[in-house]
Amino acid sequence: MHIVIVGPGALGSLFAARLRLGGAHDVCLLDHDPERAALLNEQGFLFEEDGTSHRLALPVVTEPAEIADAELLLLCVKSAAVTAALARMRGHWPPRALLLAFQNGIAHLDPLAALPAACTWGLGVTTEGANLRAPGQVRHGGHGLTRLGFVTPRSDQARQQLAAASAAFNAAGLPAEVVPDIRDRLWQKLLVNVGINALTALHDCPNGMLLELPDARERLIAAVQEAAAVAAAEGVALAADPVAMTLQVCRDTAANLSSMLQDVRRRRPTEIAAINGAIVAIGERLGLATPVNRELTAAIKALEQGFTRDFS
Ligand code: KPL
Repeated sequence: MHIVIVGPGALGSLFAARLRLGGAHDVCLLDHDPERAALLNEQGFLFEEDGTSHRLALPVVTEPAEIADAELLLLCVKSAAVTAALARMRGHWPPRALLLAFQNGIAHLDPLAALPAACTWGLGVTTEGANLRAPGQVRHGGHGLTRLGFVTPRSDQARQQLAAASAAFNAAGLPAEVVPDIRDRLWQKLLVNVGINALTALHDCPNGMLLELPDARERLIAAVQEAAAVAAAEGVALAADPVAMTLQVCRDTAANLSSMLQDVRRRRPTEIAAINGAIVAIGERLGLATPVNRELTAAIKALEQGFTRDFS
């Protein structure tokens, strides 16, 4: 299978390395940034997993026209970059490809839904942990499960493509399954991210530390409860106890640095708008108060403005 990973960030680099190491796939990456692509082509990738380091060469291309024979596209750019990434691919969409989008939050659903009908896409929701030390240097921070599915009914051919994608993940040592309720799964992960990401970024701490800081733990619980009320009003089927589930993820990923903390430490824009910000926006539309999510969103946006000022 010819697999193209769009975006050489933490998750994209992890998927690329694992698929290449674990299977016989033809794997390449698509990057919009020519300088970074040149660096990655020159230096290769360093992939750390379970105490072992692997060096590997993976081709990185910059022009969407170069991926015309892709069969599986894994869209691994940050949520805020999805619209631009899809726009670059317009006119170059590989005719036989299935695209699977792996963003946190729910903000990517609208640009995906606006794709032409001929573009087959689905969603991926993963609990694999990926930490990027520097471009091309990625650590598999925790083993997880990847769920794949379609939001709307699709053809038999598309369902076969999805099953083949799941098989490719499994063969590469990335446990995966096709699920009928991927939108609910996306929301369930959103609630976990609502509770963990902003707070770890604000406290500059690994996920597990939120359990030890009474104020952070209290705000985690309140943020998830607000988001669960919004999700229920949107008709989402939630996990039995979203707060308990989020606290469990803190325990399971105790040493992990959340993706938002990694962004803040590297002074990069975060996914706050697609996570806590999305809960605030949908809550407003539904007439539901979300004060804790509003406060977390404002606090992270204030941090981001600091980055911009430093750069200007
Ligand atoms: O998805 C994550 C993230 O960091 O974005 C969690 C589950 C919080 C793990 O760190």
